Amino acid sequence: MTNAATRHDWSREEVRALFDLPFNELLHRAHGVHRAHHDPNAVQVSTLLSIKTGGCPEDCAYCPQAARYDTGVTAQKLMEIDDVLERARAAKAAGASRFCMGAAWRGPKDRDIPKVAAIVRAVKDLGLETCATLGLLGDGHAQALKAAGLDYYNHNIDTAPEFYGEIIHTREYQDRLGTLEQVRDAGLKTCCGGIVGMGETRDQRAGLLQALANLPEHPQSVPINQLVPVPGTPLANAEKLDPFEFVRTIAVARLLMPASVVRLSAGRQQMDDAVQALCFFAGAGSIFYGEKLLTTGNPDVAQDRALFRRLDLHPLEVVEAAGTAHADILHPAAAADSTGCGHGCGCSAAA
Ligand code: SAM
Ligand code: DTB
Ligand code: SF4
Repeated sequence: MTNAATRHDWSREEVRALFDLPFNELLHRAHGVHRAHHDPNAVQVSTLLSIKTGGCPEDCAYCPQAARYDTGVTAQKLMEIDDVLERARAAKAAGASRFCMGAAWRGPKDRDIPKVAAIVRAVKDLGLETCATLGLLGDGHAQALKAAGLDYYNHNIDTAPEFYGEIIHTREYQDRLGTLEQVRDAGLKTCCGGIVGMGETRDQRAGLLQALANLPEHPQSVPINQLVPVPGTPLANAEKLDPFEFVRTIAVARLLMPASVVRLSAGRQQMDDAVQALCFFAGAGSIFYGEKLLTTGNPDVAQDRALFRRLDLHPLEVVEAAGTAHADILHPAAAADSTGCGHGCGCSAAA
């Protein structure tokens, strides 16, 4: 049985040793853990929307939304609730089960919270899971968002502690850990991951995953982003990561946090289908779905639907009560098969 124990005491050497395994050995181990904890033919699909774009005071070296970099992103104020709902309905109709709302803030002001809470409540009422990423949270913010129906809060640690200072100077690693603690204490599910391909070493990629796995609780959702190099940002010309190194990162994340859903996140537009297939084999169980991430591109919906069909992947449903409409859209074969999705995986996509 490959059912790995849930540990929070990984040493750097142990994580590094996993990265250094022969590629096939690593993927074999990771896939074994993946199947022991997850349906290997299922994928959770989330759609992102930037509800407050650009003009951010922070200096994250990767980010097109930082006001100080000339990236062509136009700053916009917080979207109106009806405009968000229109986009959420469209995402649901296209087959997304979770709607993730991002704001280019250092963190929300107290006066922003009731507005975001109203948006969260309205999106939740559509039958979608909700996620928000608003930056550093202040007192009471996480509780208010939870009360409004927020399911997940995304806040990434982004990179290894020792590399962090080369990427961000306007907030400390410790600040991020503080927000993650508030999120956990409010009973929200945590979505926390990082970015690779920023010029870090393999040891630092190991350090990112070590830090994630050694959090007091493993994040329920672990987004692994490949840097999207945006002209105008300090990382515009970062050297592209070897795609197999990205696959290794997914595999090691899967081994360290067996029950978490690892998301193949930003960077898919720059990734070929075979690499994505390897990521799913290595343990990715979730993607961002829809033509846009926050400000940059993502594969179009038709392309992703085709990829799902070619790989026999079926989308996970939001909750029992929300019905199967989106599953039918993404995986029409499921609708025709009254005994399940037809892959023998035991899912209820066509129930
Ligand atoms: N402002 C909030 C914050 O920083 O927490 C929320 C939005 S921020 C854009 C969310 C995450 O997107 C960042 O933590 C980073 O991991 C990811 N991200 C931003 N720009 C990216 C890029 N160019 N490539 C890959 N990931 C990126
Ligand atoms: C995450 O880890 N990746 C997403 C989401 N959480 C918010 C954001 C990716 C942003 C990529 C750059 C952009 O589109 O602006
Ligand atoms: Fe601002 Fe978030 Fe971008 Fe950093 S990652 S510059 S905090 S929007």
